[in-house]
Order: sequence, then structure tokens, then C-alpha cells
Amino acid sequence: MLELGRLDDLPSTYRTALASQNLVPLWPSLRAVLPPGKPTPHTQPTCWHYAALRPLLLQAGELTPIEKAERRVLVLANPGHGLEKMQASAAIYLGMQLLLPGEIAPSHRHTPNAVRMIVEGEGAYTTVGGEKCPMQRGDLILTPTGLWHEHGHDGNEPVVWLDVLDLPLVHYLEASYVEEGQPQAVTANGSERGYRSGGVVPSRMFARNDRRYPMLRYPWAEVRQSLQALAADSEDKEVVQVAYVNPETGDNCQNILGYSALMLRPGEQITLPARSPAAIFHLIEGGATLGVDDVSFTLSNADTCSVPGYRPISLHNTSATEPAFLFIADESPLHRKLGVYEVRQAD
Ligand code: GTQ
Repeated sequence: MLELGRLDDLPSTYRTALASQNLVPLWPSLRAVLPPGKPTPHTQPTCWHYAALRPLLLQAGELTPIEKAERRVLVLANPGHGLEKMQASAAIYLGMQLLLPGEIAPSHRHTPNAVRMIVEGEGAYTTVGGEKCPMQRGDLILTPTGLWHEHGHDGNEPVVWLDVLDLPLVHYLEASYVEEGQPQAVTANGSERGYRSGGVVPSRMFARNDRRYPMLRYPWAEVRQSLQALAADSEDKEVVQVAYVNPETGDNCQNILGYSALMLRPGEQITLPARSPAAIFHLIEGGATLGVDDVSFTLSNADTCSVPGYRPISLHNTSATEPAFLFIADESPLHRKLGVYEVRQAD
């Protein structure tokens, strides 16, 4: 590749004349914005261990009353982006949210999409678009763009969940804002009740539900059963993974980020091919190691890590007797819609 001229090759009077007219020469920066072969990500492989962050989150419960926080969240910030950017990757935001017994997080709605993956505690619920969704460990609950949502807690221990939002992207697009609301009246039963059985959807003489987000809660007990059934029926080398989809259309359940759950059979070792989207992995059950580039993370209960795109990722179940279960969020719906999605097979 040609070596290009640098900024300081140019006379300073010329540089000043350019800047005074809001002009920039491309060639000194061309390789930075168009690196050869593959992107140079800011996203660094980064791991947040739940056992280390949990005491700090509980301390936030003592230091900051919920009225002073609205959402009591510690953000899992990727140092490659700078902690103040509050990004796990280019498009993914991650936060661990704590709600104590009796607290509420008041009703609001915003343009970024959110999901919650419940980590621990019983008795909390989130009300989304008038539907009261109980929060149990491993459940995935959607809070899509524009839907009112509020959290409450009728139990007697702290409840913690992982928030995943497309906030960095929506903020970058200068399209991020919130509206405050009144407490919602609960108007509907859990939408998951109507979608209990794969292949069967509620129908009124074949008129289908055309709501963009027909199902808001994906109970872990059922996702886990699906993974175990798939593992029992598939060959040993097949990756056991299910996607969280809109049951009416089969599309990704949200527009920007994609969500899936993956089971590693006892002792299993797999390599996921290099794909363009960045991803985050969160351990729901069991134990595993994750390898990316020359980094390896050991994941135990509720540990979460972020990995940049364009690299193969190896996963290994560290138990020879028990399965391991991981929740994955990635930027693939966004990459597919933008036409930049790629899978690269090993060289
Ligand atoms: O629970 O609505 O982690 O609005 C960040 C922004 C959680 C929430 C976050 C939010 C929420």
C-alpha cells in the first residue's frame, strides 16, 4: 500500500487556512477510516465478573436512594471506547440494575430499545405497554422503542438484572430522548401465554396479531427446555443455539440488536466463525471459558463479556458433567439491514 502524506508534511499556514474554512485534507486520515482488510475496533475484549461488581451494586443501594437515581444502574463500560461513553460496543450498552424491596422505578418511554436479562432475586416485575411481566432468573423481557415501562418489587430480597440497550447507536444518530409518564394501568395478561407452543399462534379466524412486538417476555424455563431438546436431537458437532424472535413473523425480536441463548454440552468446545457484528456473552448457568484473539475469560454465574466483531470466538464448557447456558446479544440485525453483515470462514 502507498505511504500517504502526513498532516505535518503540510505548511502550517496552509493547515490554518483549511481549518478556518472548516476543511480537512483526507489523505493523512484515510487509512484510519479505511484500514486495510478489516476494521480497527475500539471495542476491546472485556469481562465484568458478577462476584466483583455485585457488592458495589449493593453499595449503590445504600449510597443512593431510588428517588435520586430513577434507574439504579452500574454501567458495564468498555475501556476501549472510554468509560465516559458508557458503551460495551459500537451499538451495545450494558448495565446492571438493582431494585430493592418496595422500590419502584417510575414509568417512562424512550427511543432506544431495551431488554432485561434477570440475574437474581424474586418478586420484581416490569410493566411494559400495560403488560405486567414477572421477573425470574434467566427470563428475557423486551422494552421496545416507544413503549411505556416501569419497574416494581413486591419481594423481600434485592433484585438484579442486566439491561441491554442500543443506546450508543441511537444516541450517535441524535435520536435518543425520554418522556416521563404516569403509572400504567395493567391491561393485559403476559403475552407469552398466547405463544406457549412453537408453531401455534393466537388467531381470530386467521387474522393475525400485527403488533410490531407481540411477545414481551420469554420465560427462561421454556428457553432452557428448547435448548435441551435441541441438544438431545442434534449431532454432537452442531451448535445448540436458539434465537429470540417475533413469533408472528420469525424476524429478530427487535430491530437493532439480536438476542439468542446457547447451550454448551458437558465438556463441549466450539468455535463461532468470525462475523462482522460485535457481541456480548452473559453466563446464565454453569461455567465456561471464552477465547478471542489472545485473550481468555473464565465465566461463572452472571459474568458478562464483550467482544469486537470480525474475530472467531471459542467457547468451552469447563464442566464435564453439566451443561452451560449463555445469553448472547449482538449487532447482527443492524449489520444485515445496513448490508455490511459478513461471516468469514477460517483462513
Ligand atoms: O430501566 O428503563 O440501564 O431507561 C438505562 C436506561 C435502564 C430502564 C438502563 C433506562 C433503563
